[in-house]
Amino acid sequence: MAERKQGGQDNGVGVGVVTQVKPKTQKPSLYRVLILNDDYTPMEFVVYVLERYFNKSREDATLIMLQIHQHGIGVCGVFTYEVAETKVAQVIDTARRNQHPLQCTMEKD
Ligand code: TYC
Repeated sequence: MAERKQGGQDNGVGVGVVTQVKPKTQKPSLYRVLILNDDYTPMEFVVYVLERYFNKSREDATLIMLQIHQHGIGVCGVFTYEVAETKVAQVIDTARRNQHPLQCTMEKD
């Protein structure tokens, strides 16, 4: 973190109070992308989505898919707002193009 000497002008003795300066950059808010269970989307399609859009290995994708299947909802990843929004749109678009009712949403982390 940056530092500055408080008090403006040198008083001639060379002593000043050093204070911390708060950085002006802010960390972006993060959003969880969630996939929901349904009775119709094939398990293999959900595994494919997790591999294709969330860079999961087949093993991790299968575990996440089963977590969703058993508990109703699961986290696919955490992203900045615009990336999360894009992922949600891509998942819903690919599901609809394949005529699956798969639901995907996002919430603040
Ligand atoms: N419940 C679905 C089935 O039995 C599989 C499934 C898993 C669907 C996860 C959606 O997000 C989902 N075919």
